[in-house]
Amino acid sequence: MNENELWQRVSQEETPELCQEYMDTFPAGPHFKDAENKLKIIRGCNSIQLMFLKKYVQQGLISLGALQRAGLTEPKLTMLQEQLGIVESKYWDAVSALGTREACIEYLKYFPSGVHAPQVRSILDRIDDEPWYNACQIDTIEAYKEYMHQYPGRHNAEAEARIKSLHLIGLKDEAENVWQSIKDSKVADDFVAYKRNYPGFHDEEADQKIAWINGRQDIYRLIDEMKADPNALSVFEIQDYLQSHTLTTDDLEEVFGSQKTQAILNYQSPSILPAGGAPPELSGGSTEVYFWGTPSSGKTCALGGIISNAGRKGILEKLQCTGYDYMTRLSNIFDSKGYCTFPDSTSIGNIQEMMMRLIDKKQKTHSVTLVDLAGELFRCVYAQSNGLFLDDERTATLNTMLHYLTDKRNKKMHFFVVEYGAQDKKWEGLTMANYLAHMVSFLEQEQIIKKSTVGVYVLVTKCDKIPCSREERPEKAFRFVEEELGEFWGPLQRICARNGVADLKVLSYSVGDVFAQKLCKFDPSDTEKVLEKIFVHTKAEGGTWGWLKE
Ligand SMILES: Nc1nc2c(ncn2[C@@H]2O[C@H](COP(=O)(O)OP(=O)(O)OP(=O)(O)O)[C@@H](O)[C@H]2O)c(=O)[nH]1
Ligand SMILES: [Mg+2]
Repeated sequence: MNENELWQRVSQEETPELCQEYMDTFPAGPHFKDAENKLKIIRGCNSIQLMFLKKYVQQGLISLGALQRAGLTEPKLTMLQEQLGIVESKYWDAVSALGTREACIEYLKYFPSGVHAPQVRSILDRIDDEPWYNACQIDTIEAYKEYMHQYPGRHNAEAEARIKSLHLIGLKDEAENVWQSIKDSKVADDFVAYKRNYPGFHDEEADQKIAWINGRQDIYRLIDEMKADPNALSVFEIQDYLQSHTLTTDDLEEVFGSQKTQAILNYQSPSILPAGGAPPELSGGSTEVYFWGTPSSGKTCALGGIISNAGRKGILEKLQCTGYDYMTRLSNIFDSKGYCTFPDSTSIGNIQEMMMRLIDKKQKTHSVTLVDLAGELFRCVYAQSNGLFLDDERTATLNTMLHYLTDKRNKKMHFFVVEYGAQDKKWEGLTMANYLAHMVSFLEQEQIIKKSTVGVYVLVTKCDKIPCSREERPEKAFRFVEEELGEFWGPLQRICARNGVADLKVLSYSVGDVFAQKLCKFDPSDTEKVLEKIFVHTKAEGGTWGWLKE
């Protein structure tokens, strides 16, 4: 510190220590004498006469404050103030009248422990706080920031807290909108980002969502699978998942919509069909229409749809036969208004003859017997040709079937029912393609197609599974048979050609909108193709063969 700086401090603070320091540091300094005098007055203030003290104060050698700090006695200080014309009431009056900061400071300078000192201090506090109250009045983030800039440190904590809450209030609407847009999201990252962008809003719910989503990854996979394929899970599997609370009704509604969800919830068991034994021989006088196919290829469903549609159109007359009850119940399943519940797999011995008259567009009747064969027969044929074991029931059913097929009384039509995309589906280690190939060579060997055959078709079922438009299904179904079932399709074409079966065709078929493997919204459109082929190849009563007339 240089001489000038030290002297400034001595003049302001007027402590004996600083006076002494100045004298020691600058013995030849220009203020040495002043410092020495100041020190003498401070040290001897109580022994210096009042009139001299008054003179020193007036000359500016010492201040009243310094004398007070130096321990000048109270009565002597009061007398000195009075002689100098400094009266407390005068200063208090100024504070009362003006109420300014300067008046308060002036008062406190002379009367730090005056009668009104506490009051003056609180007035001063209030004055100093005025900018703070103004900022509070304006109550904006900018006002508080400006205040903190102008009066740093005074109300910092309160200003910062208020800025934070104003910030939150400003974000509230935006945060709410964003929350509404993501609250049903299944992506945990949406909530992680939300927490980062809008801390303080929906924090707890966002955490719960994150935990819930992370715990449901497997379930979302299930939901996505069902969305991609409504038959990915069976109705039983879905009901189990609902029971164990793995899936919720909301999940199902997201996949299937509310009506199908209700159908899944209400599902109890497959539709029951009567189990009858195969009649020893079929009744005569009508064309026999056989539905062949590996297990679960959709034979019974296709037949049910055909009969139901014919009944709905008023072109069906059911005839008394052993399968009458079966035929009635089967067609009732395919209700065109509500949802249908599929029946179970047809058991081996359950060959049903369903006799009926169908009425064509010219009001001529065609007598036909539809025969629903169990898919199990494919395996029986394979086993028998290869010398494998067959139990009595299977042997008997196979013989009965062969008896029907070789019975010369009636004309015969065959629908080979193949499931779209199931070429590699296996039963006892053999694929659908293997069984079909074997069946066709068996039929050739037994000369089944040769005898009284009026029509052969390949009905490609479950075409609703093909990822294409309805219009494209026939072409896709044909490609499927040609490309995936060559060992069946090639020989079948040759046998038909050799035996004069002219209209061998591939027909695409779907029973409707199938979901959960066991339920369906029936769509009769494709049954028309089958009915048309039946009309073309069966004899109209009192007339000629349908196809001859076309
Ligand atoms: N997606 C779809 N699935 C079908 C269709 N038709 C049948 N299914 C499914 O295939 C299953 C079997 O159908 P069925 O008609 O019983 O099959 P089947 O050929 O009679 O079978 P077996 O009696 O065992 O020889 C049904 O339960 C449905 O899950 C269809 O058109 N589309
Ligand atoms: Mg069946």
